[in-house]
Amino acid sequence: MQQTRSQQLFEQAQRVIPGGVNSPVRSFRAVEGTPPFIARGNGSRVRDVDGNEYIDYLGSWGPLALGHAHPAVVEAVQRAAADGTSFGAPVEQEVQLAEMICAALPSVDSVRLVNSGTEACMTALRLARAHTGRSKIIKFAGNYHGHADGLLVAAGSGALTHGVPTSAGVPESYAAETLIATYNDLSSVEGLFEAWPDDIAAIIVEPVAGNMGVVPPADGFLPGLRDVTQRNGSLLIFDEVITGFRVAYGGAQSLYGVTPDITTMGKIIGGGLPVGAYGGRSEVMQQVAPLGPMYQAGTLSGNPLAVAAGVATLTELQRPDVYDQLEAAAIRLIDGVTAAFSRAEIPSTVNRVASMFTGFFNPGPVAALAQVEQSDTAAYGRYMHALLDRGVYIAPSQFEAGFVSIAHTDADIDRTIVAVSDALAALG
Ligand code: KE4
Repeated sequence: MQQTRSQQLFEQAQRVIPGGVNSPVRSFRAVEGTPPFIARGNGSRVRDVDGNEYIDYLGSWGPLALGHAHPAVVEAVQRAAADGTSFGAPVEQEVQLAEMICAALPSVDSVRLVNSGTEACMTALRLARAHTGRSKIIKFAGNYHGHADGLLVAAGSGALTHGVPTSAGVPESYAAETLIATYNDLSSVEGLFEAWPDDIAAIIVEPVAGNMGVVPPADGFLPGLRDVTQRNGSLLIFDEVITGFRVAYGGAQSLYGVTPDITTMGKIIGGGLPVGAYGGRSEVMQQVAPLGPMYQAGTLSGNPLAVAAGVATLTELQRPDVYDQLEAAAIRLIDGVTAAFSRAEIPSTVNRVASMFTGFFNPGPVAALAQVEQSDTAAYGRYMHALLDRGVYIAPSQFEAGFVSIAHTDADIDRTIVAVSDALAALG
């Protein structure tokens, strides 16, 4: 059978790029098959190099709350590019983007722009250690904060001792500084503070988990983290790389009313271009060079094209009712998908917070990693391909979040629900 263009490109790519992709989850290894190479996106749609069109619920893993190629974003990037792509010197729109972020997040007095969520989270840990003079960090199993060495860590054999690397190349000594707790289980956090009373610089948490699939914080979980860190002189870091400007304009911290000491951001604040950020209250941010002794730098941090896209995106997200529109679209979708699974008598659980969601092949409830891990990932893979064959693009992994944008119309969503019903029927 004639190879598709995506298949040809994937073979070509694998000759010069490890695994043929520049980020592993794009490889489709979790769901098998060839990843479609995308030629263009427009609104709620993407089109691959073979001309197949898909309604897109991946949304580039979260940045595209406005959908693909929003005119305001494209125009801002084109205008910035016409004046040059990088200066290694301050530009006006860096200030504008920083002011918009500080205005949106009362917990952030000042913010440093970087180039990715990884860089933001990596630096936030360094900042917490600089501020507290302590070395241990608590993270949660199932939370992902990018690929910095100290964050590619899983629970070690003795859960109250240090972590172990989850990646080759991470020295045990780096992993030893990371302690692993259980998401939505405050007692696991208290236990670590009892074991390491004066050593913990910070807790870093996804305030709404997105990287084990969407798992909302249990009632009291986030306030409990705020309380235990305050009682122990540690900092609370909210990793809002996904949730920032996604679940609300003020992020998860505004939705749940919990104020972190440091917030990390990415994705939406760059409108699809490479922007990350970390920020917090002045007392903490005073540590950051050139003000203070904690060093962090970046040639392309605050890049004029990236900040132009970010400013245009946040400007559009300030329009009235945008978040109501996003949530209404997600509710319409999830109601329809849930009904389709019910008609097909296939056990499923859908977790949703605002316009981020995950459908689990799992009878549920799915409120903790141990429950997430019971999901039928093979069924998810078959489902994902059946939807792809029917013009609907969802994450190529059960353990990721899906997203709608303001570009997803009722017609898109109703068409998606039909595709879901057909896919479930085909899977039998
Ligand atoms: P980046 O370095 O990929 O910009 O951000 C790392 C990161 C940090 N924190 C959270 C909560 C994140 O979700 C991420 C990155 N998200 C993944 C998908 N869930 C990116 C996709 C990929 O790795 O290709």
